[in-house]
Amino acid sequence: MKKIIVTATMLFMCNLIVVAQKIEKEGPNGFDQLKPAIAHGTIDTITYDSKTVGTTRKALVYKTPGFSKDKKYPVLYLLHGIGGDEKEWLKGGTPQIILDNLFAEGKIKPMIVVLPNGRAMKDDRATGNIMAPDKVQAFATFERDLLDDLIPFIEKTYPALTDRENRAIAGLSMGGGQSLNFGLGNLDKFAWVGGFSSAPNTKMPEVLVPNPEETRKKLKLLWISCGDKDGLITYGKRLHDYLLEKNVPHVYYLEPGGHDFKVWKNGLYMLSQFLFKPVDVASLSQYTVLDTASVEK
Ligand code: FER
Repeated sequence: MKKIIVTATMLFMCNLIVVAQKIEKEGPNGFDQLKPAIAHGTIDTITYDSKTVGTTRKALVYKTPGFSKDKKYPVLYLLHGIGGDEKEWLKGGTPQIILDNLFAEGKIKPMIVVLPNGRAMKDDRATGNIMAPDKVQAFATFERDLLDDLIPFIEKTYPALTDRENRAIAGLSMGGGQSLNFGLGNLDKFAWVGGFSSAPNTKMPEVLVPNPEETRKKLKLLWISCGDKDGLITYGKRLHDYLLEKNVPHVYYLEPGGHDFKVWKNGLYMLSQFLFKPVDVASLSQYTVLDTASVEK
């Protein structure tokens, strides 16, 4: 009898290890290194008319390796932080390299990634006092610019799939707050929402998710991640606690780190592998542990 119990326990443990190994929690060495031998996506700079701001505005558009006008692609809108602009991700996070590498390994769906300027005002550069009230307000104004101006432009210019299940929004810090605010606030437009180290612009959980049942039904994935030493952790944690209480499936992933691109690159690495694929909701809670052993190299 004792033998059977020991054997059963060992089998159970082995099974746990196998399940745990399926979940990759950090990009492997080289995930963000340029690999010349693989196919690369291309990046366009686009200019669109913004009725919201009353100017023309710039954004960058990454097109998957093998991009063809004859196919249709889902779109990820990837937003920057308070000190950045449409180029911040490219300069600090090399998303094109991360995504090319993942694509070469067959780990992500082909997609278009739009890098907008989320400071929707006439002078949208990250100069002077970036914390000035009018500049911070411009990050909220971007909701209208995104929905009314940029998304329609992208969808008439690029071969984009235009239903909510093929549209994702994610971002870092101020862009994380924007993604949660705009994504959860417009479930008719977005089915995939991600906030990395979301900033104080993140609305209160009751405002973001007033109807948990509707959010549960409509969202494909809600991703919340943060460095465990980031002072802004309270904004993601506050939402995570509320979602747990209301039983809304989501990923709440803490990793060792501060408020920096190491954490945000890893956020993109992980989130992008979920996008536009069937989601196993039961697996999501396994990320909600700070499992230092599995993330330290
Ligand atoms: C703040 C602290 C941080 C704030 C914004 C941030 C508007 C944003 C940081 C970032 O985007 O990196 O008090 O207020």
